[in-house]
Amino acid sequence: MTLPSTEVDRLASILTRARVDGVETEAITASGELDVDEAYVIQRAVVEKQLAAGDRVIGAKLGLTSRAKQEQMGVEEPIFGVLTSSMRVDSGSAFELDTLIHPRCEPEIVFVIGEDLGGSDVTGPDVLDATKSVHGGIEVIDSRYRAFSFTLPDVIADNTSAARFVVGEEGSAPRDFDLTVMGCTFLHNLHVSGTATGAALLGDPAECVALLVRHLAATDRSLPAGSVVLAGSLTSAVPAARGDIFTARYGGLGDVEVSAR
Ligand code: OOG
Ligand code: MG
Repeated sequence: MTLPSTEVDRLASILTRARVDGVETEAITASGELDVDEAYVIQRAVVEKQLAAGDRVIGAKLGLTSRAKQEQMGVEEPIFGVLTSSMRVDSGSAFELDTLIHPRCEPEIVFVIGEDLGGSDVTGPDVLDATKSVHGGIEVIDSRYRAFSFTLPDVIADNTSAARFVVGEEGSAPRDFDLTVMGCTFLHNLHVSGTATGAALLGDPAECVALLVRHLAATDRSLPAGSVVLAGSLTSAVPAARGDIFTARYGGLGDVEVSAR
């Protein structure tokens, strides 16, 4: 970590302004080098600014855990971000386009954690043990970068494009069915835009959450009981325009719907 704290704050302020104003900004790496560790430091500063403005951490997310997403974004590594209360949108309702830059929607498997979960040796079965319920979901991502284009450190610093998310009301106990063979069909205005099974997420969505927990452990963090975790999009993301309806249908977890207003 060589980035001075003034530089961390400057970059976090640029990303915060882009998010608040809804105006895209230039990728950080276009004007200077940034490594992954530095990028996570900037991400934490970005989240701190959000908390200082009254927001609250309610969970965490993974990104780029499916081949579909890695190929779409040209970044081949899983990434980790923070979810806050202001990002949550009710299932069946609409999110406002005005406050976003160039949002895209994507289907996600959601874990609601029932017991504090932390440690550098946590496994997929440990995750299932600590999970209260799994749900279908939809994430609305919105890169703060020009043309939705970034490198790995850029997207990490930008809190992994986190913007809005929806958690399906219908939950299920994590061991009621095999998440790796659970099917998902994602529809954009009732046309199928992608299909996948849970195994699209690095072979097993629970292993994705374990990866997140081990990542958090490296900076002495964990997932408190009640945390909401998005395991990563199962298919490529779809740009949202006014009036669009997105429906994610999950075998055994019902439908989740959100529209863009
Ligand atoms: C990065 C965030 C990726 C996912 O589920 O893969 C993500 C992006 O594509 O902007 O949330
Ligand atoms: Mg996502």
